[in-house]
Amino acid sequence: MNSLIPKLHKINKVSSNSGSISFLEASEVGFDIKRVYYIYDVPSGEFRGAHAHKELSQFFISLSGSFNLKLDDGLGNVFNFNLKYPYEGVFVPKGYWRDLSEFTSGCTCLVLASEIYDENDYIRDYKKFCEYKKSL
Ligand code: T46
Repeated sequence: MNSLIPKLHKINKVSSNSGSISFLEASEVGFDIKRVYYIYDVPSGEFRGAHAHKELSQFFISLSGSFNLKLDDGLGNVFNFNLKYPYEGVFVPKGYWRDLSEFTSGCTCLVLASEIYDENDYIRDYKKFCEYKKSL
């Protein structure tokens, strides 16, 4: 599943009369999962993100509800996703600015992450992010 550009992936889903189950193995995510976090209770009209990661790779899933995920590589390429199904996920490689918006009521965004939390991995200034990407 790993790639250098963001990509939407289908997640395994098995449905029966008693409901559905989706499952994902680490080998399918494309990195070793070192951390899991989830975003929820986002008030209507609020945004999350507005930063980039230097080394962190992630996999985003909307477990319930929907939200928009905008990814920008700082070099003129932008990718937009509307995540709305628990059987879809977006792989986000390192080095992408992300803006999360349009959260619906009750939305839960699950994130699988390749590294533990490290504030030094964040770039929170868009201009500095573009300079960083051009310098690579
Ligand atoms: C991302 C987007 C989509 C921790 O202490 N440990 C953690 O693992 C995380 C994720 C956060 N925090 C603390 C750091 C801040 O004091 O939680 C607070 C809020 O974090 P942040 O402002 O980074 O929240 P978001 O929603 O803007 O960003 C988060 C992730 O940090 C980031 O990796 O890609 O979700």
